[in-house]
Amino acid sequence: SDQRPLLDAEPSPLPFEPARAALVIIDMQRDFLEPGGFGESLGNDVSLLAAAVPPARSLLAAARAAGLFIVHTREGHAPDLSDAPPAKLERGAPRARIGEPGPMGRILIRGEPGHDIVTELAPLDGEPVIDKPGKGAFYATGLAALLEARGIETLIVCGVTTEVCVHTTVREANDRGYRCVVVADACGSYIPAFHEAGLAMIKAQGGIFGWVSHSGAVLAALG
Ligand code: C5J
Repeated sequence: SDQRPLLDAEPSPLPFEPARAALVIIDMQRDFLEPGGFGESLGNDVSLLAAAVPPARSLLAAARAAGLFIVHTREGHAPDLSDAPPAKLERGAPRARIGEPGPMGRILIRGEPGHDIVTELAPLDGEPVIDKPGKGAFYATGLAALLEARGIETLIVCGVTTEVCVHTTVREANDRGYRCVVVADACGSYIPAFHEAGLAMIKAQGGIFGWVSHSGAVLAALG
């Protein structure tokens, strides 16, 4: 019989093997999350994203204790913008464009203070940090090779924003054959209706491209 622990999730519980699971924390960067950052300067209520930090922190602690493979991602670009397509650069109000000066340094540029992961979720030495130029964590990164090298089959995904970088990453991962479990309370969006719809889309139609769970359930399954 199947001895793997069951993770409580929707639309169905999911057997999972911690040795073949990874925690993927998407883009928990200061510019998106912190008061005084770029996200807030655009008029967003950053408390909607900050609410995801404590659950993500408890997932991170449990994953570390259980010896899970842990991957952090950051969205951003090289200072010379050579990895930013014109179609991405030309969007947004001129003062809100990638590479322009923001309250925490140049917007979405690697090495700037706003690009850093928030202190509460700071990666430990040895935990890979994937710098990605796109919304999805697989596009133009080494993530697939990292996961393959470890025989990872299941991704426990959290971070921001639910409907953009979390969704894109989960869609990419699903097509690559990974089981993806999105941890609802450890994700967030500036637009609550999009957060809810984003989660609903994943688990609809029998789990059309993944599962949705809760940090408490993941902690219970990690024991
Ligand atoms: C992320 C964004 N990380 N919403 N970026 O979701 O632009």
